[in-house]
Amino acid sequence: MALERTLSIIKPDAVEKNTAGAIIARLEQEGFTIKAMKRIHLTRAEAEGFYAEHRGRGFFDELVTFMSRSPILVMALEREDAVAKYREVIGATDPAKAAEGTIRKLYGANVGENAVHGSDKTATAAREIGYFFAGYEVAPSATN
Ligand code: 3AN
Repeated sequence: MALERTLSIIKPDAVEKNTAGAIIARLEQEGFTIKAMKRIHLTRAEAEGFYAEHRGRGFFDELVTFMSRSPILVMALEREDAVAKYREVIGATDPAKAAEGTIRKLYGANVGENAVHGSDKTATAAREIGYFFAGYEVAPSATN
Protein backbone atom coordinates (compact mmCIF):
# COMPACT_ATOMS: atom_id res chain seq x y z
CA MET A 1 0.00 0.00 0.00
CA ALA A 2 1.18 3.46 -0.86
CA LEU A 3 1.17 6.65 1.16
CA GLU A 4 -1.67 8.69 -0.31
CA ARG A 5 -3.56 11.90 0.19
CA THR A 6 -7.26 12.59 0.12
CA LEU A 7 -9.36 15.72 0.41
CA SER A 8 -11.70 15.88 3.39
CA ILE A 9 -14.43 18.46 3.80
CA ILE A 10 -16.35 18.87 7.03
CA LYS A 11 -19.59 20.19 5.56
CA PRO A 12 -21.79 23.08 6.77
CA ASP A 13 -24.17 20.84 8.76
CA ALA A 14 -21.35 19.36 10.86
CA VAL A 15 -19.63 22.71 11.42
CA GLU A 16 -22.98 24.27 12.45
CA LYS A 17 -23.57 21.45 14.97
CA ASN A 18 -20.07 21.82 16.46
CA THR A 19 -19.19 18.23 15.61
CA ALA A 20 -16.09 19.18 13.59
CA GLY A 21 -13.76 18.55 16.52
CA ALA A 22 -15.12 15.06 17.12
CA ILE A 23 -14.78 14.25 13.40
CA ILE A 24 -11.18 15.50 13.28
CA ALA A 25 -10.31 13.52 16.42
CA ARG A 26 -11.75 10.37 14.83
CA LEU A 27 -9.75 10.92 11.64
CA GLU A 28 -6.55 11.31 13.67
CA GLN A 29 -7.39 8.13 15.60
CA GLU A 30 -7.77 6.36 12.26
CA GLY A 31 -4.20 7.28 11.39
CA PHE A 32 -4.71 10.29 9.12
CA THR A 33 -2.22 13.16 9.34
CA ILE A 34 -3.51 16.66 8.57
CA LYS A 35 -1.15 18.10 5.93
CA ALA A 36 -3.21 21.27 5.32
CA MET A 37 -6.39 22.71 6.81
CA LYS A 38 -8.56 25.81 6.49
CA ARG A 39 -12.02 27.16 7.28
CA ILE A 40 -13.78 28.83 4.36
CA HIS A 41 -17.27 29.99 3.44
CA LEU A 42 -17.72 29.01 -0.21
CA THR A 43 -19.53 31.30 -2.61
CA ARG A 44 -22.15 29.60 -4.75
CA ALA A 45 -19.80 29.83 -7.75
CA GLU A 46 -16.96 28.21 -5.79
CA ALA A 47 -19.26 25.36 -4.71
CA GLU A 48 -20.42 24.91 -8.32
CA GLY A 49 -16.79 24.75 -9.45
CA PHE A 50 -15.91 22.10 -6.89
CA TYR A 51 -18.89 19.92 -7.82
CA ALA A 52 -18.73 20.64 -11.59
CA GLU A 53 -18.89 16.92 -12.40
CA HIS A 54 -22.35 16.75 -10.80
CA ARG A 55 -23.79 19.65 -12.85
CA GLY A 56 -26.96 18.46 -14.56
CA ARG A 57 -27.87 15.97 -11.84
CA GLY A 58 -31.18 16.50 -10.07
CA PHE A 59 -29.60 17.31 -6.72
CA PHE A 60 -26.98 19.79 -8.04
CA ASP A 61 -28.84 22.96 -7.04
CA GLU A 62 -29.61 21.58 -3.57
CA LEU A 63 -25.99 20.48 -3.20
CA VAL A 64 -24.39 23.84 -4.03
CA THR A 65 -26.97 25.77 -2.01
CA PHE A 66 -26.13 23.60 1.00
CA MET A 67 -22.36 23.72 0.51
CA SER A 68 -22.39 27.54 0.34
CA ARG A 69 -24.79 27.96 3.27
CA SER A 70 -22.17 28.43 6.00
CA PRO A 71 -18.44 27.76 6.58
CA ILE A 72 -16.73 24.43 5.95
CA LEU A 73 -13.39 22.98 7.04
CA VAL A 74 -11.22 21.56 4.27
CA MET A 75 -8.26 19.28 4.95
CA ALA A 76 -5.61 17.46 2.95
CA LEU A 77 -5.15 14.15 4.81
CA GLU A 78 -2.37 11.61 4.44
CA ARG A 79 -1.96 7.94 5.39
CA GLU A 80 -1.38 4.56 3.77
CA ASP A 81 -4.23 3.82 1.35
CA ALA A 82 -5.85 7.14 2.32
CA VAL A 83 -8.59 7.35 -0.30
CA ALA A 84 -10.12 3.93 0.34
CA LYS A 85 -9.56 4.03 4.10
CA TYR A 86 -11.18 7.47 4.43
CA ARG A 87 -14.23 6.28 2.48
CA GLU A 88 -14.47 3.27 4.79
CA VAL A 89 -14.34 5.52 7.88
CA ILE A 90 -16.98 7.97 6.58
CA GLY A 91 -19.42 5.30 5.32
CA ALA A 92 -22.04 5.35 2.58
CA THR A 93 -23.28 8.62 1.04
CA ASP A 94 -26.70 8.16 2.68
CA PRO A 95 -26.24 8.16 6.48
CA ALA A 96 -29.26 5.86 6.83
CA LYS A 97 -27.38 3.23 4.80
CA ALA A 98 -23.95 3.86 6.34
CA ALA A 99 -22.42 1.18 8.58
CA GLU A 100 -22.64 1.55 12.36
CA GLY A 101 -19.86 3.66 13.79
CA THR A 102 -19.01 5.46 10.54
CA ILE A 103 -18.77 9.25 10.55
CA ARG A 104 -21.82 9.72 8.32
CA LYS A 105 -23.86 7.33 10.47
CA LEU A 106 -22.83 9.18 13.62
CA TYR A 107 -23.03 12.78 12.39
CA GLY A 108 -24.91 12.92 9.05
CA ALA A 109 -28.60 13.81 8.81
CA ASN A 110 -29.55 12.69 5.29
CA VAL A 111 -28.09 12.06 1.81
CA GLY A 112 -27.63 15.80 1.21
CA GLU A 113 -26.50 16.88 4.68
CA ASN A 114 -24.10 14.04 5.29
CA ALA A 115 -21.42 15.75 7.41
CA VAL A 116 -18.33 15.07 5.27
CA HIS A 117 -16.96 14.82 1.75
CA GLY A 118 -14.17 12.54 0.61
CA SER A 119 -12.37 12.11 -2.70
CA ASP A 120 -13.47 9.05 -4.68
CA LYS A 121 -10.04 8.15 -6.16
CA THR A 122 -6.42 9.30 -6.03
CA ALA A 123 -6.60 11.33 -9.26
CA THR A 124 -9.69 13.11 -7.93
CA ALA A 125 -7.92 13.74 -4.62
CA ALA A 126 -5.06 15.55 -6.36
CA ARG A 127 -7.47 17.76 -8.28
CA GLU A 128 -9.60 18.46 -5.21
CA ILE A 129 -6.61 19.31 -2.99
CA GLY A 130 -5.41 21.63 -5.76
CA TYR A 131 -8.83 23.30 -5.86
CA PHE A 132 -8.53 24.45 -2.25
CA PHE A 133 -4.82 24.69 -1.48
CA ALA A 134 -1.82 26.34 -3.11
CA GLY A 135 1.28 24.13 -3.15
CA TYR A 136 3.02 26.08 -0.36
CA GLU A 137 0.02 25.55 1.95
CA VAL A 138 0.36 21.75 1.91
CA ALA A 139 3.08 20.13 4.01
CA PRO A 140 5.48 17.81 2.20
CA SER A 141 5.19 14.06 2.75
CA ALA A 142 7.01 12.37 5.61
CA THR A 143 6.83 15.46 7.82
CA ASN A 144 4.42 16.47 10.51
P1 3AN B 1 -19.90 10.77 -2.16
O1 3AN B 1 -19.69 12.12 -1.51
O2 3AN B 1 -20.28 9.72 -1.15
O3 3AN B 1 -18.77 10.37 -3.07
P2 3AN B 1 -21.46 11.43 -4.57
O4 3AN B 1 -20.17 11.79 -5.24
O5 3AN B 1 -22.37 10.45 -5.24
O6 3AN B 1 -21.22 10.92 -3.07
O7 3AN B 1 -22.30 12.75 -4.37
C1 3AN B 1 -21.68 13.96 -4.08
C2 3AN B 1 -22.47 14.69 -3.03
O8 3AN B 1 -23.74 15.01 -3.53
C3 3AN B 1 -22.71 13.84 -1.79
N1 3AN B 1 -21.67 13.98 -0.79
C4 3AN B 1 -24.05 14.29 -1.30
O9 3AN B 1 -23.91 15.29 -0.30
C5 3AN B 1 -24.70 14.88 -2.52
N2 3AN B 1 -25.77 14.01 -2.96
C6 3AN B 1 -25.63 12.81 -3.55
N3 3AN B 1 -26.84 12.29 -3.82
C7 3AN B 1 -27.76 13.20 -3.40
C8 3AN B 1 -29.18 13.25 -3.39
N4 3AN B 1 -29.92 12.25 -3.88
N5 3AN B 1 -29.77 14.34 -2.85
C9 3AN B 1 -29.04 15.36 -2.36
N6 3AN B 1 -27.69 15.38 -2.33
C10 3AN B 1 -27.06 14.31 -2.84
